[in-house]
Amino acid sequence: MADSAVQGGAVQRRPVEHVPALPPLVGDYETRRRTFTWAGARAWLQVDVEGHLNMAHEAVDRHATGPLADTVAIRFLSRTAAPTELTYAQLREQSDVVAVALRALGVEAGEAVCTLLPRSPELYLAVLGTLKAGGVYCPLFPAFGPEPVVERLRLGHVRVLVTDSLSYVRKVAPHRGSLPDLEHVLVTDPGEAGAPEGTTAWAAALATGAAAYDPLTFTVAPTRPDDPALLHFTSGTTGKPKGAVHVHEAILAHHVTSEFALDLRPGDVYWCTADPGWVTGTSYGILGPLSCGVTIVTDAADFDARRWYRILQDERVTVLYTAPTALRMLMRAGVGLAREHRFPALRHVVSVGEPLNPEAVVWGIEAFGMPVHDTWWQTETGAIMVSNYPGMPVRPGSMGRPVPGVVVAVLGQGPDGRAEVTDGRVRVLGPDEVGELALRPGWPSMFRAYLDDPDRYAAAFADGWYLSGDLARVDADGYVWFIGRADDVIKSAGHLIGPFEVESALMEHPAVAEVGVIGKPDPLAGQVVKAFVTLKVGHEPTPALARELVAFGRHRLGSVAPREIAFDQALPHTRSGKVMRRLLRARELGLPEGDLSTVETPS
Ligand code: 6R9
Repeated sequence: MADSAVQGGAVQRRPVEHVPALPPLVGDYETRRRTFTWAGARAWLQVDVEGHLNMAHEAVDRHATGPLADTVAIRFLSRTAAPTELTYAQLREQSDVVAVALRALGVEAGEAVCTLLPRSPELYLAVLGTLKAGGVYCPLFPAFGPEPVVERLRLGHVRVLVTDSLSYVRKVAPHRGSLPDLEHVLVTDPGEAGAPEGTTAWAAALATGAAAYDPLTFTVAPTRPDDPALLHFTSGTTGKPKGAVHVHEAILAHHVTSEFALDLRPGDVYWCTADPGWVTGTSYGILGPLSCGVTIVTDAADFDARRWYRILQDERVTVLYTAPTALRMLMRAGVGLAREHRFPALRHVVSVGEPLNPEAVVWGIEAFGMPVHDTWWQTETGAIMVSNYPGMPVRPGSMGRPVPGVVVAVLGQGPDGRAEVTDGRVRVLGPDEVGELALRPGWPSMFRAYLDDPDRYAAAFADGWYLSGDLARVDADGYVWFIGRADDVIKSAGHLIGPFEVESALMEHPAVAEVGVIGKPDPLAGQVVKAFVTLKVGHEPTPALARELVAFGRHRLGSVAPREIAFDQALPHTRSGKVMRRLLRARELGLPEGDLSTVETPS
């Protein structure tokens, strides 16, 4: 079998006495906090005699030869077609075939393979196949417009992209000339006319893979625990998107936190509503839950409150992982709609991505019969760091307590709002003091680099701490309370938006001289993007131009575009010439304008 296959130089799987799955954590929270160590947990991983470890093997293959082989790993729902399913054994074999197909395209160790796909079987197979081929999986948001897509393909030096015809034709094809690295585009829905010019049908690539696939000799790429496995682009306050790199042993953190914070175990029917382009879609939409041997339910349709309740009820979902925006949309549809349904199987409802209003926590009790549990983490942390774990008394408004193996601190702020570092040292604050939330490095899913940007990576650490960029306080019982962000990054419907990327796109409009964008509070999405625009001489600030700029942004940027435009011929600047978004935001919200010593009033 593949577990013991030897092929010239390729991985030799350790002949393990069969450990079908990573073992469950035991004991209550306090016991786990005291006894859990990452070093101890690493012993659970199936590292072979030569020190090789592969995330896809841990997530899928080790179940596929054990008692869970015929358990449904993923059940795909869609609005238009009947549900389809893949068992763990099928998922193993089909992702092997994808790996063979990708190798046939020359995919090499460490090379990024991108998807721009909705929640479809091809997406999951592309993720696992990439990892098995030794590549680095990199998701893109299907709702992105052409600019963010092309920018990320370029930054990732992406050679292989898996997408659908429409996304390709609209977002990638017109820019192919500026993507010299992009060699292979696999389209999942070639249609009757065949795959668009310059692309290959996914099915054809797979047929090549299947013809060359031999389950007896196939081997998973001989990756090491510290080899790159995942690349997630995230947004900073300045400059280009940051590519956070995660390594194969991150699966250990995905697994432990799926078990600990999401309460997943074999037999569960688990639904993660996260967009597949987001880090949550990878860590908790695919890898963590599979490593726990659950059945994942996934739905290709857009949000629809009635449909969501039907899925929770009819699929007998036991654990739901979602985001505050979705919960607010369910709340808006009224608790009566929830009460038309029954959720006897549901055990745990969990949220991530943005502040969870206390009302939503309490509303969970009315709608589902249980409070919503908040979790906090970031693209950079790769896995949940702070959580209202099951069984813990939830404090509505708090994100919970650090998961076992994670050490947090709150650090004193300097004048720029970030942690103050004096002679290389930070100030660790006491209970209930507000400052920057920091984590002690050492958890396996910590990002190991920002792609091609070592300076930015180094700047994320100080005095032995990872600096999160969030402001928080920790109460005397260790509960962490979110206060806000320490920077200008915008969170809309759970997704980060870099103001710089939005500003740069709007600057390309011929009427625009300068732009500053901020997050404006929104009852549903938490924040929406608002742009303050200075016009070039000769252009009038008319409602028609505002509408034109909204459409211009939408066309280029997709979901991250501004919803609102305000014209302002006197944007405040720092002395170094940057638009002061902090001040724009304070004015928008009617907040104190704070330290104005660095403001330059334009003449
Ligand atoms: C997983 C993910 C990270 C930022 C983070 C913070 C915000 C995440 C939150 C939360 C309040 C929570 N955030 N969870 N804010 N309460 N429970 O969200 O990753 O997209 O990188 O965003 O999201 O500001 O720093 P990412």
